[in-house]
Amino acid sequence: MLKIKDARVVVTCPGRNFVTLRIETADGLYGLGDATLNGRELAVVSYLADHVIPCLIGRDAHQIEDIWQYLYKGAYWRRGPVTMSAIAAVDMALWDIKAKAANMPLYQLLGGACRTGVMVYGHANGQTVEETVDEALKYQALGYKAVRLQSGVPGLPSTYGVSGDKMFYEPADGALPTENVWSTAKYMRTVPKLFEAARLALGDDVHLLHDVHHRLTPIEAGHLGKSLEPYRPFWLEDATPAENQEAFRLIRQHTTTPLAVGEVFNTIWDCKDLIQNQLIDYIRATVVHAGGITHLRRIANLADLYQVRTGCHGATDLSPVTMAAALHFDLSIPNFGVQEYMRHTAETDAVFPHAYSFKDGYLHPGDAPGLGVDLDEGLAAKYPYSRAFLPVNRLEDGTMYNW
Ligand code: GCO
Ligand code: MG
Repeated sequence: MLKIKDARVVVTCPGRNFVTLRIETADGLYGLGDATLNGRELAVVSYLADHVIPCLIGRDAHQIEDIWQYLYKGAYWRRGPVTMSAIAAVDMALWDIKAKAANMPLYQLLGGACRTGVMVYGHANGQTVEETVDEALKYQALGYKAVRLQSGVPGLPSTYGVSGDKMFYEPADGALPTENVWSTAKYMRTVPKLFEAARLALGDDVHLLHDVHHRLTPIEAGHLGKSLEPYRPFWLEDATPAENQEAFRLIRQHTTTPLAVGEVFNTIWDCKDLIQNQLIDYIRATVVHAGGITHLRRIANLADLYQVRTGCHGATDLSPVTMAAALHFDLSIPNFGVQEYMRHTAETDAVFPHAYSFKDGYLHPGDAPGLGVDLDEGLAAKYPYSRAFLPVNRLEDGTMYNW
């Protein structure tokens, strides 16, 4: 038995907020779990500190599945981003402990490596099509095999995915939510031009991706997907708000562009119908927001039956602890597709020293025991929490819209 002696939550803001759970066992092992929920961080801190940690003390850290079921079923109020991020943090920390106890990198415990590295995609963005293509060329020169393209929309002052700082995009940018303005008509004119220019400049070998960020109706998404087909996109992400899984049937009827969705999903129940009806090609649920490695494996296993591959969310609001966990997971499953990789700043990397590394378009989790990521608590304490909201979005006439 590996008795859980103590657990605590560490909140730090090395440029952006991160919530980390640290679980300690009686024999001195410890594990880390990420519990960051962008813009709603303190809700998860309270969930963990007030409702989860008291139930963990004295339990056997080896019983990962039982503890998962205890926290999920035991709450009575199942699912939701706050609950599932808290459970994910516990799950990650317990896998970290188990792999340290086994003196193995986690991917070995998960069944061993199915590939030599994890293909990642980077984010190229710019105010104009030209600027975005220039950025994409830089990613290609860094060795990336896959690049996401997001460009400013003429006539709109700002939009999702386009930032001043090219390498370190961070959407949570205000102590109160910033207001963006949206026009589907203006947006729809820009994306095909962007893909045409990018395919021409980057050649045939690079995978090109795009994130719609939940902004279209199903028929608009079908139209966009169809208009991008000549440029062979790797995927079209979050084409419509995904609460209505049925919407994807309509998109599918109009385009063969592969569809990806799932960064806001928390459980297998959010994507069960999408997967079983083969309405998507990539499931983007990730370790931190979908109940940890234990639950994400269940989702990936279901997806594998239907030839749906994974494409885990990997924005900067997912801490290096999640990135490490995702890489061990990605390396070990048969139906891996691609991993999103937005680089963290040097300040964040210093707070979370880690064993994973990038080479020629692939990330590898490294071979340190456990997740291979640590938390420098002394340094973390120098960056106190600072409230930051994600933006909101309105149509040009002021109607509240999806961000
Ligand atoms: C992505 C996402 C992010 C989210 C962010 C919200 O595909 O990377 O859409 O950019 O907007 O994670 O916190
Ligand atoms: Mg996205």
